[in-house]
Amino acid sequence: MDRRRFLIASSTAAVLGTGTARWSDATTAQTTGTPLSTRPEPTPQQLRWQREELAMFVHFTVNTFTGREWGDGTESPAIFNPRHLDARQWARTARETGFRSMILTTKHHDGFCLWPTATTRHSVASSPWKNGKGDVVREFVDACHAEGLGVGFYLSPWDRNAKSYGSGKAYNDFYVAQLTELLTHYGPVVEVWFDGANGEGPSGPHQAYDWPRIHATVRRLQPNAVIFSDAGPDVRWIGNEKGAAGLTCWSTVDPARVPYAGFDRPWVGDLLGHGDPYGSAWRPGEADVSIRPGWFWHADENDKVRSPDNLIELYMQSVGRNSKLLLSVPPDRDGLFYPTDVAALHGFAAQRRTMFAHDLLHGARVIASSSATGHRAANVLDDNPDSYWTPRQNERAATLDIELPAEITFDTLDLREAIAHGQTIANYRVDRWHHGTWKPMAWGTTIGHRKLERFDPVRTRKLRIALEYGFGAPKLAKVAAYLGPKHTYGPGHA
Ligand code: FUL
Repeated sequence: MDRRRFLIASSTAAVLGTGTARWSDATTAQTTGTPLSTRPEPTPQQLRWQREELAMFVHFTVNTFTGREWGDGTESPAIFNPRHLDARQWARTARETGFRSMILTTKHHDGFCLWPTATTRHSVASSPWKNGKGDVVREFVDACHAEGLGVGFYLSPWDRNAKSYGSGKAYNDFYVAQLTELLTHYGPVVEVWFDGANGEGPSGPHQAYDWPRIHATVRRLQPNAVIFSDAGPDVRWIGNEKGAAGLTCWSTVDPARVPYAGFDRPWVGDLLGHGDPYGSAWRPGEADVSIRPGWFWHADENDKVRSPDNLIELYMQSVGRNSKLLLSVPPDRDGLFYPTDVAALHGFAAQRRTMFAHDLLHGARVIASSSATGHRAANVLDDNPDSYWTPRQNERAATLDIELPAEITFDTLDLREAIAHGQTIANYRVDRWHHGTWKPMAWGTTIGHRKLERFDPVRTRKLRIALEYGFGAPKLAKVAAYLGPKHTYGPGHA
């Protein structure tokens, strides 16, 4: 059903494969690493986008009422009647559970518009909901503002209702007119989401989207919004719909390798999941996935909502691998988040709160192999993402020893690079001091905004972070260690 489904097989292999770095990553880098001066850095918008870590995806349209995942455009607007719609309930749930923005399907593939557009009658204006006087987009935007969340819009390019679909310029005019309405009437937008799905097949209409014009429209009307698609330009799809970034995940890509949204090739999933250390464009990955099997609400999936534990796993493999998690939580036919979904989200938030409540490295002493002036080793213990430690000029390999006043037991390590200055770390190792020697604990590749490592609980008084290779000087913003809620091991463990 979904053009992306077949990509999952190839990317899963990479995700579930070895948990360690491959030698080739480091050795190739040593011979061909891009010079530091030319490495890309994020724009302020991309940096803000990534630091949010969690965004919520709201899938809502006629599908909610038909039970389908992809409508065919023949649905009658008469079926759209979410009697108790309360966008404030969506936004409150999102804010209370740590999400920082929400993206609404203003139009999915069926072409039904959630706002009273002037471009077509196939919209809420023709529905019985509020006697055709309602505007879901307006209620969504007002709720986001009231709860302090960023506003994002998904506007499907594939439209199975529009008569002009497949005509070329006429459809592009229609699509740009819809985009213009959304980007002029509803205030500031933080993200515009373009998917590449198209199920028409070889005999269906073929519509060439005018991407340069579409992107220029967003830039002109909402210069602070990031643009998402398989091909960015600001934020890229992570290459699967499982919410999983590659274990190695660069925020840079070579733009020529995925030239447009919907560029459907077997290798694209892996490419997007891992990024490219030699890539010339800063284009971090967004991991989209649903809290349910489908993107839309279906009554028969009410008992298949992800558990808080499962959501934590998703968090680890997205946010914890230098990506952002975009989690779909679909409203039901009343226009409300379903109680099971709301409970799972609160459980997810509670687990994160417990897990990250106490940084066990608090009060440690940090000794670096060398430090550049003004970039003390102790900077890695504070919470300021802009203060970082970096070694003396031109040093790409370095070690940080972290000494604690007493033994700690921990099972989670949190590493962060100062990505405002780009991403350079290609290979790191973590050792712990055990019975008088250094014992290897973790060996990995990229860090980026955040790398979360989980393992069985270990005890130690000293940790060594060895940055073994970088594409430029490593800039480490944070090292933290936690003991997750599940582990209540007594003394003597490990
Ligand atoms: C895809 C669509 O085909 C799915 O229905 C869903 O909206 C997903 C997030 O994007 O391209």
